[in-house]
Amino acid sequence: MKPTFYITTPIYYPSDKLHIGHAYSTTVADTLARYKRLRGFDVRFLTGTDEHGQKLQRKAEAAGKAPQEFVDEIVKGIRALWSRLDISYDDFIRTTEMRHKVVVQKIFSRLLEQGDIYLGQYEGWYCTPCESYWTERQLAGGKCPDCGGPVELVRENSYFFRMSKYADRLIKFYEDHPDFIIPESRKNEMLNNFLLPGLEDLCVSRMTFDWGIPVLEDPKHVIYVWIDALTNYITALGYLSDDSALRERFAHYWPADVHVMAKEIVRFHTIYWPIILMALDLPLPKQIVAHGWLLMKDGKMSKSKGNVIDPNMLIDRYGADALRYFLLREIPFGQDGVFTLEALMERLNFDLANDLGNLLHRSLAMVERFCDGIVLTPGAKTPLEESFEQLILESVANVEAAIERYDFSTALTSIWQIVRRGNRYIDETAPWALHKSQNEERISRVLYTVLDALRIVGIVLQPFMPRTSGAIWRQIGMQEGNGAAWELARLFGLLPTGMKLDKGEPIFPRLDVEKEIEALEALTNPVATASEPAAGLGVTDATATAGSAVTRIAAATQSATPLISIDDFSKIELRVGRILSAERIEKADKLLKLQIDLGFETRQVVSGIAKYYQPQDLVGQKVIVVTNLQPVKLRGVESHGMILAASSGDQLVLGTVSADIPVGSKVK
Ligand code: ME8
Repeated sequence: MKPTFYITTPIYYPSDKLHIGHAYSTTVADTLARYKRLRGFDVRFLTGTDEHGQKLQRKAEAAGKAPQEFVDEIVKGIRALWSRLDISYDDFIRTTEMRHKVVVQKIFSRLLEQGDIYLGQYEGWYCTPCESYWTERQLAGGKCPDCGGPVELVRENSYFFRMSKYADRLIKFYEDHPDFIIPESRKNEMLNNFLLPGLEDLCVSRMTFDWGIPVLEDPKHVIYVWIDALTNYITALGYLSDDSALRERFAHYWPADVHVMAKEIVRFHTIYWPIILMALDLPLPKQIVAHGWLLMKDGKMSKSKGNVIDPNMLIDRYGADALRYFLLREIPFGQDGVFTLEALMERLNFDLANDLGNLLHRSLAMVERFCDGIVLTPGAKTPLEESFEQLILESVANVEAAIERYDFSTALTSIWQIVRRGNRYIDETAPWALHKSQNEERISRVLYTVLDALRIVGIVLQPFMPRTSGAIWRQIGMQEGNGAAWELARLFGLLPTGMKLDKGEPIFPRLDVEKEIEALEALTNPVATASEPAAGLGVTDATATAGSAVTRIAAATQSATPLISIDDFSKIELRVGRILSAERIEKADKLLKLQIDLGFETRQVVSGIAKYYQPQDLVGQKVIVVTNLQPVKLRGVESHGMILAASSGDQLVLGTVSADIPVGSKVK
């Protein structure tokens, strides 16, 4: 029987669209799940959403929706994102599902009955965005120690979990299982900050809101989020299910091998979760693995700061694998990593286009040019090939060791050692010279060696970049799925000969960095990430992106974007303005800096129309300006507003108005 491997991601709050931080955790878990499948494990991979709580209830209210309706919509988007990112989960649990709710109630009842949960009085400081209660002592300068936001004092009857009863057992468990918490530094933090000073009992129910699972015995209370959330890892498998097949599944996969998460929820997973499991007499998970945060230059990504990066945007432009590669390669696992567009561009251009894409494309081009596209039976190996093979064997072993210690960046670096060696090998053997001297024996060997190395790269890349593996194999004439077994990465000479190959297109074309950064900056400004339907307008903000505001709106309507109400539309202020001056912006060949007279003030607007208009032709034109957009910086230049334009294909025309309407007039 295959050994089992049960891996989970956190269940995310569907309070907003997810960002690349969430995509990072999920990609990490997916990579591990794919790797373990390839290594012969019976893998179960769980992800899902954590749908109850006051924060969600408030968000739904603010959006004028029932909580369930509100979360349903966001969860749809989350599932779509995971599908686009090729997340190979086996199950997606939603805490609003009946299979979860019923079992959470059973768990609560059992803990109540055995005296682990009791009714008491709660007084504490609550941080709504973090869904966390804090004691006076834990606050940081009167603010939430996690997010730095305001906290409110809450006092009410609540049920409590007698955590203190299990503290000694947990400390002993840590001692006996030195690998329980990865990285180890977090273990010391848990011991010193929480366990050794004395564990306080945990409040596990609330009466201040009702969007949650009611306590069966006392339905005025809803079960507070962490008991509801953490138990997803066992309810999804079938713990206490009425269906015996599901109970068997639970017995088969539990305990979890790895719970993946970021550092801020380690406390819940390494203290409360093990104690809940002890109380239920269940074995504890084998490892809690915590990575760092993805930060922006101005701190942690958060919707309220408006600095989040939407993974969909990156997948749209570069594909899922480029995003997966970037996240896994760029961030040293366990540490925080700052996301910058420049770093992204470097990885895509250097590692993917120059190294990998180029190795494949130039090899195929040479097969086409020198061998009529046929993979010839290779001539004898020389010491050069022997040493290349040696490097491949070492690299594959390094990839395995690095994945086992969650060091994805090193694992990818090891794969790139093969890729870089491949490019150097071509330079050293110079097939073009061999062709000139008609050395067929040698040329067949050199090209075969490179293609066979690419076959191996395809195998070991599967956990990280599944699509790219498929694309490489297709281009070198392997059937997808055929020969993908991990063990075949240690064997040479398995690429069939005699096939005719087609050079095809480069799998990672080189990007024009300046153009990309310009476009991405425009897309990542706060207006562009707004989720309101009216975002169609904001996305363009008159920059280098594809369409004008007018065409965007048209496209949005056609693509079944929800209709907006007249109230939504009335939030947008449009006015007539006259362009006073226009000038080019250095190093941004698409942008013009405009000064626009609005009658009551002069506005600076940066607009992506440089390709369509000469600056001098714009002066004096009357245009329609969106005047109530938040200011943004484009290529370092402040832009406060946007001008409307219509575009179709390569054409773009400014929306203008008749000369006699005064500047400042409202457009309705
Ligand atoms: O905490 N960098 O949900 P959540 C890296 N529902 N990872 C990040 C990140 C960032 N900037 N931002 C978010 C919850 N994440 C609870 C979990 S589990 C029983 C309940 C990832 O939507 C990271 O995995 O706030 C983090 O732990 C998780 O999303 C938090 O997701």
